[in-house]
Amino acid sequence: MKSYSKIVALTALGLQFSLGAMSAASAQEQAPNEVRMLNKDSHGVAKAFEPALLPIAPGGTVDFVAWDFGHDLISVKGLHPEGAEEFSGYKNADTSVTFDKEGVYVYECAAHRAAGMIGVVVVGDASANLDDILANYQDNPDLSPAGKERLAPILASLKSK
Ligand SMILES: [Cu+2]
Repeated sequence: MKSYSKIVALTALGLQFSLGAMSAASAQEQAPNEVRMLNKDSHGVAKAFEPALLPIAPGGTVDFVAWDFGHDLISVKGLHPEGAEEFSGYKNADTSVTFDKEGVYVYECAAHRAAGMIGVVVVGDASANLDDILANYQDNPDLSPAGKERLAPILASLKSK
């Protein structure tokens, strides 16, 4: 009987441990303005920002989180509202960017440009510069063919709103 109660005690400890692990996992839930830099996103896309499209209010801050190893962040020249500042983040670093000017901002991971690792932040009203981006992104020298391929459906979804 003595050894039996020992097993019960161990099992209870194990349960406590797994409950602790569960609450740690739920603490990692993605914040509303968080973009994760990933080797693979939840849809199975390799080398991806998630979410790839993030709408925020003007003046909002986006936290780009270096979730997986080896990713960086740089705004794509010409594919953001006129007069808006370029932004970038070092490889493997978390970077917070505050967006004031309304419109569409396209950014990418320079390390995985060829793989098409791109993302879009929409600040307020996309129509501020959406037509301009639609007219020009195919000729942008800083986007790879794979990047353009990923960007196309994102821009189309904004246009249909
Ligand atoms: Cu990357």
